[in-house]
Amino acid sequence: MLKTDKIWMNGELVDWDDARIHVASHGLHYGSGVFEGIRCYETPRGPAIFRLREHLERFEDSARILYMDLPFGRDELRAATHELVARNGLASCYLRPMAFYGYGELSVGAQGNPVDVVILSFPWGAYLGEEGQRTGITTKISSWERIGPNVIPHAAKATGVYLNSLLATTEARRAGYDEAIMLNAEGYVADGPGENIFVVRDGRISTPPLSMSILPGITRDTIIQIAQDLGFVVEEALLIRTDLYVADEVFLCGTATEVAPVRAVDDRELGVGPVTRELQKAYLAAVNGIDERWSHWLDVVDAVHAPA
Ligand code: PPE
Repeated sequence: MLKTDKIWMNGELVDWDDARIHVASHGLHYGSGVFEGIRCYETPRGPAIFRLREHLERFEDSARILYMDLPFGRDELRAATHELVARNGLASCYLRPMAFYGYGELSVGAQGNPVDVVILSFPWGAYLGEEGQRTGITTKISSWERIGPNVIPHAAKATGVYLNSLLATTEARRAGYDEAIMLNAEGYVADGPGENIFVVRDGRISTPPLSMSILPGITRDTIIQIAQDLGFVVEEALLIRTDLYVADEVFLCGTATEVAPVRAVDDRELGVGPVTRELQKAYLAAVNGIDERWSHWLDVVDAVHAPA
């Protein structure tokens, strides 16, 4: 990863190399953390953080699900995020707030462990590559099931959840595919390891419902709103793997990934279709502040200071 000047840690800006934790920290041993992935884009009005409020709301929801009391409120975290972006002097970046049970007792219950909160900001290109965004990615249905709602609540963006994603991603990449697609225990399409999924057939757009125990993606919500605004019918639907094989178009989306066309699923070629292209273009216009209709989603950072 590309190192930047400062990291926000428990209320202070510390040098990147000094942002350390103890090896006995609870979060390291048990994956007991919650996090967010947010992007700041260079817009005509300056650096703007996309849907920051919604990301911070989800951060609070995630903590609540894990019985975690965040020591900083939403307004403080918003101010901290702005301060960090300005201080690191980045016009565009990826932001990674994380809260985790810290150093204290070492037992699963996390009783009395402090909650540490950090925010990282660093430049991060398209998660599945620029090439992937242009020409589409290849995918493989994972042999790993997506965790169910009574296994680990995936509505929480919790660090431990990502072991399930790591297994799926690694399996897919080792087999030569760009990304995995995950089904739940009943065989319904859930999501990608770090993305939500959409399917297009006969001009209709479908996506799995949140009751599939998927992350309530902010990009997913953005795409639904943009697509409806463009006149598309969008429905939440239970999808099975063959719905992907016979789809006209499939795409993955998320903050890191943005919109990535899926050009093949389990070696069935789909190519990259016009609906995906249109939505990808509209999404990038919204986040980059080019389409003014969505400017209420941009939280403009007031001042960008060069690092001292
Ligand atoms: N599902 C999963 C499992 C997921 O991790 C993400 C985001 C999404 C859906 C899309 O959510 P949203 O960003 O709100 O649209 N994944 C983040 C981290 C990826 C990573 O590998 O790290 C992200 O995109 O920032």
